[in-house]
Amino acid sequence: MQRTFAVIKPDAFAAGFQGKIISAIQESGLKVVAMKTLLLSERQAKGFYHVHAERPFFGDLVKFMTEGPILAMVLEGDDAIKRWRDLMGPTNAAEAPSTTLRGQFGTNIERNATHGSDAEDTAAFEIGYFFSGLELAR
Ligand code: RTP
Ligand code: MG
Repeated sequence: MQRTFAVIKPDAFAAGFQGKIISAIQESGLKVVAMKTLLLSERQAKGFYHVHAERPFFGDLVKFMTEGPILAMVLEGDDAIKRWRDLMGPTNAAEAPSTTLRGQFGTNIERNATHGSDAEDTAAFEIGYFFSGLELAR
């Protein structure tokens, strides 16, 4: 059993795709362990995406992630990290297959509807960044 961190980003949240995305998660067999809506401050968004601090797109990414509310979730299941990444599809929504969430609900390489942790160590950091132990007790 593995846990991963997932986000419905401001573009998909504003467009009202929360229900469709949560349905797709549940239909895939992954379990939603915890979820909350929040509006990130600039400082909080920078902390979340600190691994990208030196990338040229960092400023735009922080602006995007703070433009409106997001839905943060913890997903659980066997091989959850890879299964959620597969469900999301590639980073560039413009090139993502229409069978993937980014293909269906994203727009381009930045406004791509969802986030998913890319490894066990980043999943652990991201889950702890957004949720307390009590919120994750099951
Ligand atoms: P994420 O972390 O959000 O799940 O996305 P990812 O692993 O597929 O992609 P990553 O390389 O980690 O990039 C993080 C997010 O930054 C935005 N981005 N913009 N303008 C650009 O060239 C560019 N490249 C990436 C996207 O919102 C991407 O999901
Ligand atoms: Mg990433």
